[in-house]
Amino acid sequence: MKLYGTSLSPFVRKVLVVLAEKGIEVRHVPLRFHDPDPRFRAASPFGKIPALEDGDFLLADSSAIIQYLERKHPEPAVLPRDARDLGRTVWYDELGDTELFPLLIKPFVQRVLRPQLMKLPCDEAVVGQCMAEELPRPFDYLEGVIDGPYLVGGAFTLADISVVTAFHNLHLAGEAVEAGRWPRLAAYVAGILERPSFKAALAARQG
Ligand SMILES: N[C@@H](CCC(=O)N[C@@H](CS)C(=O)NCC(=O)O)C(=O)O
Repeated sequence: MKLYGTSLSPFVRKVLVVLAEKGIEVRHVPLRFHDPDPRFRAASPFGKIPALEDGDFLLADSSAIIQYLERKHPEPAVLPRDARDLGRTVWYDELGDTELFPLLIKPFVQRVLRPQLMKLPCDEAVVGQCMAEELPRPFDYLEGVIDGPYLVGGAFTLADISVVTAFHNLHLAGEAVEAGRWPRLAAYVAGILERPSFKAALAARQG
C-alpha cells in the first residue's frame, strides 16, 4: 500500500494517524500537491494530497481513504458503530476539514510556506486577524463541547483526528491555543497530539 503526500499536510496526517492506529504497513511517498507523478495523478485527479494506492485500487481524499481503511481493517475502529456517535464523528470530521483547516492553516501559510517555499513575504496582519478575530469563534465552540480526552463516545475516533490535525500546523507557525482563555481546548489538543499514532504521523517524512 502506498500513501502519497507530505506529512506537512493536515489531510495526509489524518490518514497517517489511522494507518498507525491500525498498524497497517504503508510506503509513504511524501510528494507535494500537484506533483506530476503519473500514478499519483491517476489516484488524485485534481492533484490534491493525500492519495492512496492499494494494488490496482486508487483513491483520493482523506475521509474517503479512511472509510476504505476502516472497512478493510476494522480493528481498532476509528468510526463508532452507534448511529448517533457515527453521525457526530462525521460532523467533527467535516468541521475539521471545512471550518478549522482553512483558519488554522493561515499562520502556517504566512510564516512557513510563503517565506520558505514560495519566497514571498509573510503578511503578519493576516496572522493577527486570524488569531484575534477568526479563530475565537470555532475555539469558543470547541471549548463548549469538550468534556474529556475524546470528542465522541468516550473513545478515540476520526473526530479527534480531524479536529486536532491542523493544530500541529498552528504550532509550526509559532502559535497555540491560549490556555487561559480556552483551557479545555488547550488540554484536549495537547492530549491528542501526545498519542503514539499522532507522534508517528508528525515524524513522517515531509519531502
Ligand atoms: N478534501 C480533501 C482536501 C485535500 C487538500 O485540500 N489537500 C491540500 C493540501 S493540505 C491540497 O492538496 N491542496 C491543493 C489544491 O487545493 O489544489 C481531503 O480531505 O483529502
